Amino acid sequence: MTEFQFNVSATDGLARRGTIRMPRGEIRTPAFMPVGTAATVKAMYLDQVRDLGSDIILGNTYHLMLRPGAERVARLGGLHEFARWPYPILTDSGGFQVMSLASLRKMSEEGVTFRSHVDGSVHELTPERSIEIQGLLDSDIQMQLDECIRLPAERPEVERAMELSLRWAERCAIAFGNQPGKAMFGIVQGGDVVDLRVRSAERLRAMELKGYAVGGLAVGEPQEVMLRILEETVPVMPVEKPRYLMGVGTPDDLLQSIARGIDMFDCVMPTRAGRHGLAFTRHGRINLRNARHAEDATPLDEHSDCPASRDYARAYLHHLVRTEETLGAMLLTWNNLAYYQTLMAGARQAIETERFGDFVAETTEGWAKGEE
Ligand code: PRF
Repeated sequence: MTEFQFNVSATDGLARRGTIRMPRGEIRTPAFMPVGTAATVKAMYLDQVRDLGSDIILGNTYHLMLRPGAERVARLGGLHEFARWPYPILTDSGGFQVMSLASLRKMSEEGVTFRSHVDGSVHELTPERSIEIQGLLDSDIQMQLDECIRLPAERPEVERAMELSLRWAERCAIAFGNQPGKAMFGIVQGGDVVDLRVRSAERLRAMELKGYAVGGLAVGEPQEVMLRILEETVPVMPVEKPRYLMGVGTPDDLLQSIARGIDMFDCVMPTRAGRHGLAFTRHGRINLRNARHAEDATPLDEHSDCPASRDYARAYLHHLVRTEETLGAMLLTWNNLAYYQTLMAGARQAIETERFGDFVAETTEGWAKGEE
């Protein structure tokens, strides 16, 4: 069996071009992982998601434990078989989604109890149960349970959540054990406090996990704060392990974070924005809900061969968005994931040819020509 392996084949400044090898496939980094929260990337066939260049998708412990239930997914052959995605899957551990979706949350040393946003039923998520659920789902890359707090926050609160996350990382590592071909990643917390970030990264590093995420960013702070924290945190993370920035972000966030040494990303932005009429293109963001597109016969992006651009006028997309037609969500999600994956492919190639800085400058210039 292929053991979990990460290899960096080229660098350009701090930007890295790498490959993760796992039994279910290879992940080319920098990688964008489309979010498939409920065992589906909303409004897309997984074949399309694959064809756009996705090597891995993300699933959510929180949603799947509530519906259809982790034990049920296991009886049905695991998440890959259930959703018909035979390639790598990374699952988030649930803590972050509990904080944003569940009600009546109670944090303790043991774990977090909460009321389901679906039916009000009470559940408990401990580090051990999170890893057990991710195992039942048969996830390839499993995340430690952590506590992510919103910013701004006071130092004592940031420190408490970071230290709790470290203790949970240790419990998750024990629960995960040694599983050849699979990986459990730790999550650096510490808010916007540099010395807490450094302590978190150092302590996780000593646990010798197979990969490391940066959590607790893009939670209300300005982009410049996020980038400064990355500049201080990434150098403390092991060079030989993949680095994953959780829940980020805009195309600009991705390029700026790659420039600071990040290898992996996930975000609902391209899929969620697509369902709300917002298109990401080479020319920047285009809001198709806007009346200026009502009689616009031009395509979204004249150089794209994605159906949203190739087969339709902006006027038609505008109509679909305004009438809330399902096809509008499908076409714009397709466009947005195509754009994100094309951006990642461009970044990988630019790093290989040591022109990543130029790539960022040219791409950013293109966005400025846009309208929104
Ligand atoms: N922790 C976990 N998942 C997350 C985050 C985190 O801090 C974030 C923060 N941007 C997104 N998803 N477990």
